[in-house]
Amino acid sequence: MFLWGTATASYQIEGAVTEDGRGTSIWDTFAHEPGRIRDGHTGDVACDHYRRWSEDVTLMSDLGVNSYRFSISWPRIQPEGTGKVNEAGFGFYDRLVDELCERGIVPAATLFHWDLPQALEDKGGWLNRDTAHRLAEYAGIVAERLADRVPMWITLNEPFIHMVFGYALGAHAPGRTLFLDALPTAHHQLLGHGLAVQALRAARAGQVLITNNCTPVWPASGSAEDLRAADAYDTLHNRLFNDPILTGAYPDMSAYGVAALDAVQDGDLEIIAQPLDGLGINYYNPTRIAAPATPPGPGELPFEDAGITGYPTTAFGWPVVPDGLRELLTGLRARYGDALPPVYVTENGCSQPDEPGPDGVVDDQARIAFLDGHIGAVRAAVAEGVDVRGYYVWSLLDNFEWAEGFNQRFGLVHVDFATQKRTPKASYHWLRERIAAQ
Ligand code: GBH
Repeated sequence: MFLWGTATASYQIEGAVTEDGRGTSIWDTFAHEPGRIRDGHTGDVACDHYRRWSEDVTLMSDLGVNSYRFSISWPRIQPEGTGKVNEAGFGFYDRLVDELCERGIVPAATLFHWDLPQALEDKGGWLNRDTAHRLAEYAGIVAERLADRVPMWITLNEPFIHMVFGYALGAHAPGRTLFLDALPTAHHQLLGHGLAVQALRAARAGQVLITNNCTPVWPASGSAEDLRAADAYDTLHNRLFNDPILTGAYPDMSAYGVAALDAVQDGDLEIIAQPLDGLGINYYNPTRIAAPATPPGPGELPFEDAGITGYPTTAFGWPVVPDGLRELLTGLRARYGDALPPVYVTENGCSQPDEPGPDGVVDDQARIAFLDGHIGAVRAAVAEGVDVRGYYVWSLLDNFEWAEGFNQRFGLVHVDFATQKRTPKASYHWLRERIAAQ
């Protein structure tokens, strides 16, 4: 059964940040620091999904999707990130999962979509190797309670983006600006993934995946310099996170002046490379890369983003390149061969400046074109021999778009944040027909 789904993440939709004993996450802290989020927005209320979840499940059921990818808020389960379990917070996911099962929607639970318990950040967050063990402890707790009803588990969401935006550039929580010194957070997240896989297997958790954000890398020209820069970028963005999982070895990082990742200890790669039941891929756009104008000095990046022109763009300014998804999927197959497990596109979507017209209709034709093109790209990849088993639209609802606050709308369903009124957009109705026509 091909999985058609929508995807969300806890901090982006739930709100209710102090309800039922939830602890503080790094996103609560970060969003409340002045100047961090556009217009000072926070996820304190977001889509109020913590209270409106049943209405939201009805929206999915009416849409006709057969799967839902959501994330579990770690500080709801363990307010301090370790030890004591908060049963009241767990109850929310328990009810959600029951309702999904009743409606024939396969729950796909992500354990970590960036909302680390603040108590763990206070001990170094992902710079601290111990956080990997804490993720496994939490994974075991959740799986023990939900594995009987949740057949699909995703350990981490986009460890690359969490490393770069969270620890290298500071645009996301926890707001650190460590540049290349953020690299240990890649290894610690991947180790956490591997240890969480062990915990999930011990709890008989069914299918286990990781979700990586991947991008096809286009060299800005055929020059040797640009080709080398593009290869360096591909290594950092894609291979640093896919290679250890699928091949058991880190790629050559010498373009970054890194001989070997210091954080790696004996035995870690065996833990990281345990077999998976699938690879989750989030795709938004390709990246065009050039060599820097002057050769990089120590600690400087060996590439520059050259930008992509000649394509439509989303409200975010991201280029719309549906064929990039086909290129990415066939490229993964070519690179990893039979080591590539079945692939699930766990996120794909676009932001548009959607507002209801006078008739109340949100006529988001650009999103329809976006989804149509990308679903076509998945079909093309399947025709070229890639085993793709699912496609999840980001996102069900307009929601808290991280550093952009509520200023970027990715939903199939419009949310009026003043009233919490949900209005299915034209793309929602289009997708329902599209899925029904399968
Ligand atoms: C995902 O991250 C997240 O998992 C999700 O929570 C989030 O809401 C969603 O996407 C939408 O942002 O500068 O033109 O090359 C996506 C990570 C990072 C993908 C920035 C696109 C750059 C576009 N994104 N990236 S561009």
